[in-house]
Amino acid sequence: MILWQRTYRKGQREIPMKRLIKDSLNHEFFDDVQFETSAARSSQFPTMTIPEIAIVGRSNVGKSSVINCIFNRKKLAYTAKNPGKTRLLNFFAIKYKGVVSSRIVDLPGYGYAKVDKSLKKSWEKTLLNFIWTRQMLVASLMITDCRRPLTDIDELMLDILIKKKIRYHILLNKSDKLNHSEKIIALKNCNVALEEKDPAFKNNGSCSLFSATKRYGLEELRFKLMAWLIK
Ligand SMILES: Nc1nc2c(ncn2[C@@H]2O[C@H](COP(=O)(O)OP(=O)(O)OP(=O)(O)O)[C@@H](O)[C@H]2O)c(=O)[nH]1
Ligand SMILES: [Mg+2]
Repeated sequence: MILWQRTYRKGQREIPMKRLIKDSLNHEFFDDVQFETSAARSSQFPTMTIPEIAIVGRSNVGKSSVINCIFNRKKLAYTAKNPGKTRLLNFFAIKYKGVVSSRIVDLPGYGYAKVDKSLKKSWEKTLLNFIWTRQMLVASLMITDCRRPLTDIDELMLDILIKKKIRYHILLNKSDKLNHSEKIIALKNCNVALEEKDPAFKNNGSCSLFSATKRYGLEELRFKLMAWLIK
């Protein structure tokens, strides 16, 4: 406890030790990441040996952008102006202290209408198969556009996560598009909706504002991910 209260003098400013530890941990954990593989069907999923976090959400809400933001990389996951960019499940391996210790999985966006019906069906089937069968899935990060959070299809996905008792965090992305009071309302509404929906929300779920382009909320998000992945 005493260590956490000490400060480190840098120039004229005193930086709390707690802050320093936080920063160094953060950077170390998210420094070493590599694209591992893509999968169009479940037979192509990598073996289930390490903890995984699934990134889910509607098309175009910014799932791939959030991944790039978390790892401070520009093109780790491919992003696009138009919906439907990520059509496969993309697995990213995180190395911690030199060892591949966990995975982040970028899932294809659901609810995108302008795509061939059979293709859409096949990728939504693979996506659901992933959520239902991965035994090492420790949590799910649901990305939403803060201007339209929790659409019907998000609610369906949430029902599955709740039923499977998978912990979740709802990220209200693109918050750079809202003013201060709109942000407060969006966050409050989301919390109220989740409390009503999920009796175990306080233990299993949470939500926060985010902006992948402005990097708002990044530190809080990284801590959430680390808490899920490091036992
Ligand atoms: N203003 C703003 N734009 C964002 C933000 N995050 C993502 N975008 C933009 O939203 C668009 C979609 O981003 P992607 O990361 O490709 O979205 P996705 O959810 O991976 O999309 P699919 O792969 O098609 O499901 C891109 O034009 C991004 O630049 C954000 O925080 N703020
Ligand atoms: Mg994508």
